[in-house]
Formats: sequence, structure tokens, C-alpha cells
Amino acid sequence: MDLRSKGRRPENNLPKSDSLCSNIGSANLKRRVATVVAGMWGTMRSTASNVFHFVMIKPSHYDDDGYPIQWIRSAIPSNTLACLNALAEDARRRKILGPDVDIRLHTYDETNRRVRPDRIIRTIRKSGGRALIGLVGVQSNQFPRAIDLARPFLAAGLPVLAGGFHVSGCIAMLPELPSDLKAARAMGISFFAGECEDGRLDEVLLDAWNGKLKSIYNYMDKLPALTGEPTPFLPLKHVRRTTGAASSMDLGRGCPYQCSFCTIINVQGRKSRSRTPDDVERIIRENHAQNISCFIVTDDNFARNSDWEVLFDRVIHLRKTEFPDLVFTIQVDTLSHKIPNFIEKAAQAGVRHVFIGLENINPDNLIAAKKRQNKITEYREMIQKWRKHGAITYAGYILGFPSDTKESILRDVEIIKRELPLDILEFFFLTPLPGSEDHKMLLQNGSWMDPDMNKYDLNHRVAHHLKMSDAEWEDAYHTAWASYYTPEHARTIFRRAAAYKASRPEMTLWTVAFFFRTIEVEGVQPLEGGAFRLKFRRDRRFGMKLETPLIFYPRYAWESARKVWVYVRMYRRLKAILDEALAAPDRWTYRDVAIAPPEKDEFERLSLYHETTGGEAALARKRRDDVIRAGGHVYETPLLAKDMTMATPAEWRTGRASNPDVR
Ligand code: B12
Ligand code: SF4
Repeated sequence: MDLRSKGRRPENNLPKSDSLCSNIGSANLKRRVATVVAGMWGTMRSTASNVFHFVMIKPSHYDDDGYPIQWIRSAIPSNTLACLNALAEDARRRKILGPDVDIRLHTYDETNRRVRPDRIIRTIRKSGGRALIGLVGVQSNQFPRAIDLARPFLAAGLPVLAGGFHVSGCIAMLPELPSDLKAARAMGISFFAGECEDGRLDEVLLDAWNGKLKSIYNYMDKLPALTGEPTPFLPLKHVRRTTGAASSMDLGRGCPYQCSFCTIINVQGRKSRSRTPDDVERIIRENHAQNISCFIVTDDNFARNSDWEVLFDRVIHLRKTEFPDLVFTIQVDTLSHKIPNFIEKAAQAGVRHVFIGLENINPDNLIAAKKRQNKITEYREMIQKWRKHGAITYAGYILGFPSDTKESILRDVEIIKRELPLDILEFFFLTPLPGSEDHKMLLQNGSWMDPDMNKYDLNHRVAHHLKMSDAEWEDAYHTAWASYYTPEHARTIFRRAAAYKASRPEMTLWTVAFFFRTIEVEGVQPLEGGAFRLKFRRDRRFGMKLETPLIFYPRYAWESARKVWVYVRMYRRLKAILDEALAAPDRWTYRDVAIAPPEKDEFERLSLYHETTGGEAALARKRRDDVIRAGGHVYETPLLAKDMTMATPAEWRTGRASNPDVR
């Protein structure tokens, strides 16, 4: 039975929101016009009550055995789901499909909730069979799982629409659809590229309701303003499925920088688009009403949100007057400490966790990745300042840049442990993510990239390296994790935390333990982690054989019991180390190189500047800049001249570097 044709409406002459709204300035006005038109249309039609289901599913991705990575409690809520849910709720309230249509919304975050297509299909059929299945925020690594989830819905004749970074990134950067998108399209899956604010979801819902879903909605060339848009929201029952019962919000989109591995600038643009202080207040109030006071701000770089200060000011006001318990996690760049008052206001606004895009400590690598804004000569001052303001610091670190070797990677990890006071270091394979300049270049050069998108989770190697063999690169990746997450280094992290009044050693313990456990016990990238792994025998990847219950269930039970045992042992050990650090007689006077205040001669002494590739050149640049700032003269040095001939990313990757030093 083709459910799409069931109860199909006659052709309508509704103007498509695209053409109607292009002449209307504000998103609110567009929505109101759409509401009035839909209302008039609805009254002209049948008065029988109708039901339309909008099912929003945020897919997970498969582990190496072919089971979706799922938890009883996932670590972080899906902000894309929160955004879609809020936009859909707004459309529902405005009765966008007409006054007699009951729009029912269903949200599933597969990382913390099993998706049962058979049950969803049954529910839809019971109430008339009209629906849209939305695969929400699908990343490249989640695309294969999204396709598998779509199969039963397509077989039941329900329309499926996929959105998110894989679709948007490919459409933004590639001259034609890649083979996986073509195959999905051939199956009957429609795509949504770009962002669906600005009344675009209304168009999609109306098309689906009328059985006229288009095969591609391409909004890549029009970035919507966020002002006046419904703000992200998930009901409490969903938020409760995350470990910290934290909610999410994106306060802005876009980043001005140009890192070659980044997809964000090619999808969400390089101009800062921001929500308003009233929006933040609304998000906080709505969530506080459900007893949620902990938030993850998903902006890739909140330090470059042009409205950061007014947004922080509003939160500070709310903390002082009504909600002293507000706590935030944000992502920033390595120059955030240079923005006057940024860190100070972040601390007052309740920022307690900060993700920093450190990426690498070898300036040559940073330049090759067009990440020139990252200056290793600023790293120490920046991290120390965040710590002094009470934030637990997390840094992303990418392995596999052109000048990396296994030895240099392991050397770098030791330098970081000794000289940078980070709490958490997260390692990633340099990955040509669809939507990034790197991916486009490799494709143009005909370089090998793994065709299995499921592996594009930054935890698998999906390309070759110029210097390291595949085995060496993989070994370097696993050894890097193993050498940072040792009991000895945990001791150092805890001693550093214990020495500062502003720190929260117990929270540091939980965070460090989470990373130890997820990598060592669960074997997944901590950003995909959660509490208690779920596995369902029948949800295995399409094409992989279903295991027999006699093998699957005993192994799952044994694995789960072993993990709990290993974790309890690991936690106790770490707790004992923390207790020692808290009880140490020299607790408050403890100092090591990393937390010692920056000294004048440290640029001469520290390995960070002398053992890294390009460290000396970075130092020379810093000295030159200092002289310029002090109003003096600068004389070009051979090091600076060499720096000018640095290879482009394409040259690095093809090995045809213009600078003989980098071949
Ligand atoms: C927050 C975040 C996370 C969080 C939470 C993820 C989650 N479960 O939601 C955490 C930290 C866990 C995370 C982890 C990872 N992430 Co992440 N993450 C983000 C981030 C910063 C924000 C996501 C967001 O909320 N965006 C705002 C929403 C509103 O935008 P959106 O998702 O594009 O959705 C809009 C449109 O696409 C469209 N749309 C989307 N879906 C649909 C569906 C329908 C039906 C319709 C009509 C429209 C539509 O409408 C939405 C509203 O406008 C993005 C970067 C970014 N700026 O988006 C990276 C990003 C999505 N992550 C990425 C990656 C690679 C990962 C990891 C694999 C690796 C890693 N270690 O970082 C893991 C995977 C874990 C997992 N299972 O999700 C990549 C994906 C690139 C790609 N080509 O796939 C991104 C783009 C960042 C990057 N490095 O380039 N991530
Ligand atoms: S700073 Fe972060 S968000 Fe901005 S371009 Fe670089 S990787 Fe992308």
C-alpha cells in the first residue's frame, strides 16, 4: 500500500514558500503568511479530522561489529533534534497544515533510545497513515545507519527526508552527488541541504502532507538569520536520557576562520549569525521550568560569535537575579583569552567546561591546515587563564598532519603532558570529512579515501599518510591515547586541580574517569560515549549476518558484566589517586612547569618551542610581533622568509611541496 497516496489531496495552488517568501524580510512575517494561507486552505477542504505524523530521528552509527552505538544514557543531547523539534512545534502550533489537521511530533535520539520502525509504522497506520520520516542531523559517519533506518519506512511507502552535514557538506563542495547519496536517492530518499529555519520546514511539511515531497531541497546558498526563530527545545523526558541531564542550544552559527579540515565554514558559512539575548533567556526559562540548569552551547567557536558579550551579560544577569545554578559548556578558539573580558564574563556566566580547538602543537602542521590563528606561543597563557577562572579544559588534538610521524606524535603528547595544564586531551585522526576542503582536494587528486562512510567518525583512519604507513598511523593514534590516559598522568592532572581554589577536583575526576573508561573499556571515541552500552541483535548493519541468540546474548551479558567490573576498579583507583592529591601536605603549594606562571625565559627553555616542527619559526614570529607592538623595527630573518614559502594543503597532501624542507 502506498501510504503517500492514501487520502491524497487535490493539487493545490499554494505558492511555494520559496518564491512567496523571498520578497518578505522577516522570518516571523513569513511564518504568519504561511499560517494564514494554510488556515484558509484548510477551511476550504474536508472538515474531517486528519492526523499527520512528523517523526524526527537522529541516527547513531555502527561500531566495528555492525551494532549501532547506543547507551541507556548518552553523554550529550542532540541539538539538531532540539532545533528541528522547536521548529516543528512552532509549525504545529500555527496549524500550518490547516485547522483540522492534527500534527503529531515524535523525536528519537538513537544514541539513547532504540528506534523501532515497525512500531512507528504501526502507530502511523493506526491514525490514517500520513507521515514524514525525517532523518535529522545526519553526519557522514551516520549516513549508512540512516539509510538502513530508512529501508522499512520506504518499504511501507512512507516518505523519508534526510538532512544534516553529510548531505549539506557534499552538496556544498562537490560538483555532483557522491555515489552513496545517488544510491540513497535511487531508493527514494529525499534530501534537505542547508538550514531549515526561515519557514523552510513549513514548505517541507506542506509538501509531505500533499504527497509532493521533492527529491532535493537545496538551500545552501541562503543562510537564514537566527533572530526571531524558534529556539531549540527538547522535552524533559528526552533530556533525562543524557548523563548530565544537560540541554543544548546553538547561540550562533558560522566561523570566520578557514581550517582546511573543517566542514562548518562550507555549510554554515564564515559570517557570524547569532541568536538574541531574549532567545537565550527564553531557552533558559523553558528549561529551568523543567528543572534543567545545565547547558551545552554547540557553537563551534563561541569566541567568534559577534554578540558573545550581550549574550553573556544576559546570562550573568539571570544568574545573579534568579538562577544561580546555571552551568555551561562552550567551545572556543585558542585566542579567546585575547578578547577583553571574554574569559572573565564566561566565568561569571557559569562556564565550567571549555572545549578548545588546540589541534596540534607543531606550527608547520597548523599552517598546512590553514589554522594560522593557532599560536603555540599563546597556548600556555590561554589554558592557564581558563583554569584560573574555574573551567575544566578539553582540547582536541588531530593526528596525521603532514609533518607528523609516530615518533613526533608521541614526543608531542609528552610535551603537552609536561608543559600544558590541560585536563582532557582528545585525539582524532585527521579525517577528510565530506564538506571540507581536504575532502574536496583528495577527491580531485584521485587519492584513496575509505568508501565506508561509517568510518568517518575521526576514530578510524580513512586515508593514507605521506610519511607514516597505515599501520604506523593507527598505532600512533592508539598509543597517543594510551600515553595520555595513564594513572601517573591522572595524578598530575589531579594535583594541578587540587592546587587551585577555583578548580572542582571531583568533577575533574568524573571527567577523567569518563575518558579513561570510554576509550579503554568501551573502545569508542569519548564524544560518542555514554553510560551502559545497549546492543540489539536485530539492529545489526544491513548486509551483515544476524548472530544467533545463543552467541549474541551470552557474549553481550559477559561483555557488560566485565565492563562494569573494569570500570568500578578503574574508578576506585582514580578516586584513590585524587584523595591522595587532596590530602597531600603540599596541596596548595604544588607547582609544575605546566601551571607555573609564564616566565620571561620560558621561550628559551620549553620543548614546546624548540622540539616541535616549526616551533622556532613561531617563536621568531612572536618576537617580531612583540617588536612591532612595542613600536620598534623588524628585520626579516631567514626563518620568516622560509615561512613564506610554506606548502599549500594540496602540496602537503600530494607530496609536491614547494618548500624542500617539507618533502
Ligand atoms: C554539537 C555537536 C556534536 C555533539 C552532539 C552531537 C549530537 N548528537 O547532536 C557531540 C560533541 C557529541 C558531537 C560528536 C561528534 N561529532 Co559533532 N558536531 C556538533 C556541532 C558542533 C553542532 C551540531 C548542531 O547542533 N548544529 C546546529 C544544527 C541546527 O545544525 P544542523 O545539524 O546542520 O541542522 C540543520 C540543518 O542541517 C537542517 N537539518 C538537519 N537535519 C534535518 C532533517 C530534516 C528532515 C530537515 C528538514 C532539515 C534538517 O536543519 C537544521 C536546522 O537548521 C556540529 C557542527 C555544526 N556547526 O553543526 C558538529 C559536527 C556535526 N560533528 C561532526 C563530527 C565529525 C562528530 C563526530 C563524528 C566526531 C567528533 N569526535 O567530533 C562525533 C560523532 C558523535 C555522534 N554520534 O554524534 C561533524 C560532521 C561532519 C560530517 N561531514 O559529517 C561536524 C559538522 C563538525 C565537524 N567536525 O566538521 N558533535
Ligand atoms: S576554528 Fe573551528 S569552526 Fe572555525 S574554521 Fe577552524 S575548525 Fe572550523
